[in-house]
Amino acid sequence: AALRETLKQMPKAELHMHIEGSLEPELIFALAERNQVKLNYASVEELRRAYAFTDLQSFLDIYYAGASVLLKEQDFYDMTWAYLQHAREDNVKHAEIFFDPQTHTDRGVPFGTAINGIHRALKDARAEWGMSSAIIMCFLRHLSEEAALETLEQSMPYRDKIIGVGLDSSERGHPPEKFARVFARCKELGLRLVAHAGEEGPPEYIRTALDLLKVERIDHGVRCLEDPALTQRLARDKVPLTVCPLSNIKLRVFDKVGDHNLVKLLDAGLTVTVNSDDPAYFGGYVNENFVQMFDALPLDKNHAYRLARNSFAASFLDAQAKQKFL
Ligand code: ES4
Ligand code: ZN
Repeated sequence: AALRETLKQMPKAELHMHIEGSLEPELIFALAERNQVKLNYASVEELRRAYAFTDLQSFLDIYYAGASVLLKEQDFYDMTWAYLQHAREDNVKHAEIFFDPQTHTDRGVPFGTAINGIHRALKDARAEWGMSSAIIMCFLRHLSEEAALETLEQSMPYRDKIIGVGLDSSERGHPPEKFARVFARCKELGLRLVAHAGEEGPPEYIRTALDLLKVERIDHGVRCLEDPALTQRLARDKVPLTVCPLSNIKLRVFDKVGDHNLVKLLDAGLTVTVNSDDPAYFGGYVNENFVQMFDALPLDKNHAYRLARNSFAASFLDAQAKQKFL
């Protein structure tokens, strides 16, 4: 019980969450009504019942359908504000938030509408609570590199609101090298680089994300343990892995919480962090991820401290801000 309190109360950074994945069913229905968007689900309950995923793709289909209710800047604000309240409740002091511009621009919603709504909520959380935050723009890997380059172009008027870029959506069959040129361009622009790799895809995608995309963190990366040489390299180079335990369970990467490899990753000396990924879809915000893993696995107070410390060490906070938390 004391450990539970420690987990909940310790200051933490969240480095892997998709803001579109924080849309709760109730807000999806409220926004659908406000915007006169037709949903293929009759009620909140029916939508929630559809959250029985078999793999990443079965989740993504519903996640993109949910995002279809986001049309106006205020919609993006309301979604982000709701997430930030949960994050504050969980003692998140710093949040690095993914958003998927193509999910919106491909429906005719302007890039600026999405990012301005998200950014205004982050600014309000900073002013009201002192919470710090940053926006990471993700390219959808099931789409072409040309589409990603076009998205990068569209982002240029908002360059000062974006700390970095990531790569998400369907991993299998869409290896990192597909995006080598756009990531090289982002690096020239001074953007920080991350990519989802080794969630459903093979360890080789982790290696190519590092070698060909030059990413600084790996999102998920849990399959690295299948490759001992790669695991050693990740430990030696202190490459952070932003792990999302409940996501991995819901998307059947592991069968149950007790089967998750979080302890093995820590024992291998990796810079692991714990995150919520898509909290509205996967059964909880960041503290719920901590509590469920610590209930099911042999983890103690020292692990808790190490995970919290890692979250700040792996963040894109500047050295001075980081120092306050380490
Ligand atoms: C995602 Cl869990 C996950 N994996 C890949 N792409 C995503 N987008 C939103 N959630
Ligand atoms: Zn993710």
